[in-house]
Formats: sequence, C-alpha cells, structure tokens
Amino acid sequence: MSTSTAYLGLGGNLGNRRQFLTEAILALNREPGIRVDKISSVYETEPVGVIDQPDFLNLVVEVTTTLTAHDLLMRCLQIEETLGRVRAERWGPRTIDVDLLWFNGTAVNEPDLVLPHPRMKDRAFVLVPLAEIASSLLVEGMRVDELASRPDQSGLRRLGPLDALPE
Ligand code: GSY
Repeated sequence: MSTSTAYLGLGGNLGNRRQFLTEAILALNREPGIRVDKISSVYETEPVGVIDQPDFLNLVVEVTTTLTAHDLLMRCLQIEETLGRVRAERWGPRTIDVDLLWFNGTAVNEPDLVLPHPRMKDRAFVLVPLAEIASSLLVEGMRVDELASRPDQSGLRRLGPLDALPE
C-alpha cells in the first residue's frame, strides 16, 4: 500500500485550547491509515482575519497516511465535528480547526479541496510551526523556512511542546 506525507494545521480559541489540540492529535492517531509522526511546538497567536476574538493556540503536525487527500480531509472534518466545532461563523471562534495544508507535494484545485492550502503562504501561525518540523519543504517552489520569515511574526508567542504545557 502506498503511503503519503501530509501536513495539518491545528488551532482553536474556545474552551480548553490545549486539551482540544491533544484530543485532535489522539483522534488522528487512532484513525486507521493515519500516523502522526511529528508535532511542532505550540504557539499562542493573535487572531488573523476577524480580530475581535480570543487568541488561538496553533501547531502543525506531520502525518504519514495511506489515505487519499480527500479521505484525509474527510477524517479531519469528522474530528472537528466530534470535538464540538460548530461552523457558525466562517472566520469566527472555534474549539478546533484541522486544516489540510500540504499532501505529498500535489496540487489540487477542486471545489472542496485546494492544495497546497490557499492561505498558508501568508499565515505566520502556519508557517512558523511548519518550519520547525519541515524547514526544507517546498510550497509552490519555495522553502518553508524562507516563507516563514516573511509575514509579521509579532503576534506569535512560542509556548513549547504540547505535552509540557500546563493544564
Ligand atoms: O484556519 C485557521 C483558523 N484561523 C486562525 C488560527 O488558527 N489562528 C489565528 N491566529 N488566526 C486565525 N484566524 C483563523 S480563520
């Protein structure tokens, strides 16, 4: 069975943010055909887009998967739902977001899935944690560590590894 490498961006700004990140990673690892191999540090980040909402906790994981990109996306959406995400407002607060960022370097442009993630190149809260675990990854021909140095990083605060954060 062929395997793929994918990167997922996780974030949330409602409830026990650390707990939701932990639960999402455990849920990913429990899925047949998904193995979480790397986890970045956790960052506390100021909201981007709608700024009148609480700060987020964000991190990025690397997974190895036997699923297709679409099936992986469906699993991510199911995990969001299981963990209580209600899609009330498009850019609004949420318990957990699990975004498919990059899948085997493939480009996809379909109504329900665009890869690489269309906004990842502008988002420090994605690029900085991603550069920690995949600095030489290429996104549209550019290295992630170079991309990560471009956007303003003043809204990001590195908190450390997920399992070392206080409850
Ligand atoms: O798709 C990501 C959800 N989101 C975030 C986020 O995860 N972190 C920060 N800092 N701002 C955000 N705005 C949106 S939408």
